[in-house]
Amino acid sequence: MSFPDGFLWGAGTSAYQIEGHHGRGESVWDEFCRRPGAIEGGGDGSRACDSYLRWREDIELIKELGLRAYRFSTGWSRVMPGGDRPDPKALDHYERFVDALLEAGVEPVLTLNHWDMPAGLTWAERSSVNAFRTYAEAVAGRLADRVTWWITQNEPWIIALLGYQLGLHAPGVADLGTAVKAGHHVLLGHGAAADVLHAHPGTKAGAALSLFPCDPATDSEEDRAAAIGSDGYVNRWYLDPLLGGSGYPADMREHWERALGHGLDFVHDGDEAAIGGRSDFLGINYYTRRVMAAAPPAPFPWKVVGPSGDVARTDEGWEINPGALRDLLIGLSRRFPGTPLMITENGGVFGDGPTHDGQIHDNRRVAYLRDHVEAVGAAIDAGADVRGYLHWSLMDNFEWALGYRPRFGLVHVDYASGARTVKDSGRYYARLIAGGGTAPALPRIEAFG
Ligand code: IFM
Repeated sequence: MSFPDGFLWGAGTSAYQIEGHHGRGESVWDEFCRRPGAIEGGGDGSRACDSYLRWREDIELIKELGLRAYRFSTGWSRVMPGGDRPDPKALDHYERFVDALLEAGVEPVLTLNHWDMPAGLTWAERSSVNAFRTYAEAVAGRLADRVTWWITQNEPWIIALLGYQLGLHAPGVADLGTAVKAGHHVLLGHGAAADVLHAHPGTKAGAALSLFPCDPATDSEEDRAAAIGSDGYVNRWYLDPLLGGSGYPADMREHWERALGHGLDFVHDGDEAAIGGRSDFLGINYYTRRVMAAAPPAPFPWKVVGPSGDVARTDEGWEINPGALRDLLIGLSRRFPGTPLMITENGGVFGDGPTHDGQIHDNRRVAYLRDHVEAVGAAIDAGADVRGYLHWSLMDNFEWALGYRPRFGLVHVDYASGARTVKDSGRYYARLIAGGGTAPALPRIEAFG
């Protein structure tokens, strides 16, 4: 496997998931967490990993792991506490943080929207796009002279699906039409922020999409059509306007018009042109795939039926399938030649905690990491232009509606004390990075073989 020179080996986090409150403004997530039953275990982001105060310790961890890149988000609700005017103290904080990363030789990868939108704003309203532009101007004005890689929006589909279609994430809206509209505004936000960034020479702007390869459950024509439909809903609806050059895919546009019973009047003339043609790279958040079968028509003529049976899974039940990542990367680089790819998230829930020796022997995450890095290497060998791999996550953190139960970290966090302990996977990743993508073989774990 040949990872290119300068390959960005790293890990990621986001502000709401790790920072704690410490004087930021109210965010839509603070409000949502107060809804009875909204968060498993009843937690919220008021303390999280306390990283707003413990950021120097986090930088030491990043150094200990030998990371070459670190993905983090500036808290939108911290930078713009009331939604409209920047707080210079917040920008000072992020400036110190970025300078410390650079001093440590670590490339910052900065996400603008990782979901902690200031209370009072909503993607359901078109005015959110201007609010996002103003926020992007404030952050870029301070940091674009030293941050090259910018992620405008994290996971537009998940924002629309969980926040506005199913009501499982902030702001807790459950309405299909609002979800499609909100998703459009998120994409317009990408376009607006990318334009802001491009006024600063040398910056690279891209959105991070949660991409799920969609496979048919059987070879029947119906199931194959279901997989194509699901791919349109989850992946193409975002990929095409961002990178495809001709706006939203026609089949899905027809689907939405049928499902909603009206045209997409919130897509104004010129909108698609304001979304496309502005991405310097594509961020890919890959976790698992979807296996699809045909289902009765409304509102979706498809359903997720798998993978079923005895496949390797994380503790959250998500299928572990590194081969699907390899194929996804190869497919994307063929479909969008000239657009560099970056894995902006990849990881799994493995709940291992400290054992008798105080250490965390998370062998399954070690195997997961090795196999997914191998898959990225295989994609590069097959010609995919992949510039970085950012594992999710640097440390255990607040996993949104699932609270603090799922642990994604290379570093364990004891939430009561805030103490951080590097897991075996963190140590393994350090060796893998030092070895340029290879590390001494580990006993192969059967399930991942
Ligand atoms: O923790 C999240 C992250 O904030 C967005 N992508 C998926 C991760 C794991 O669920």
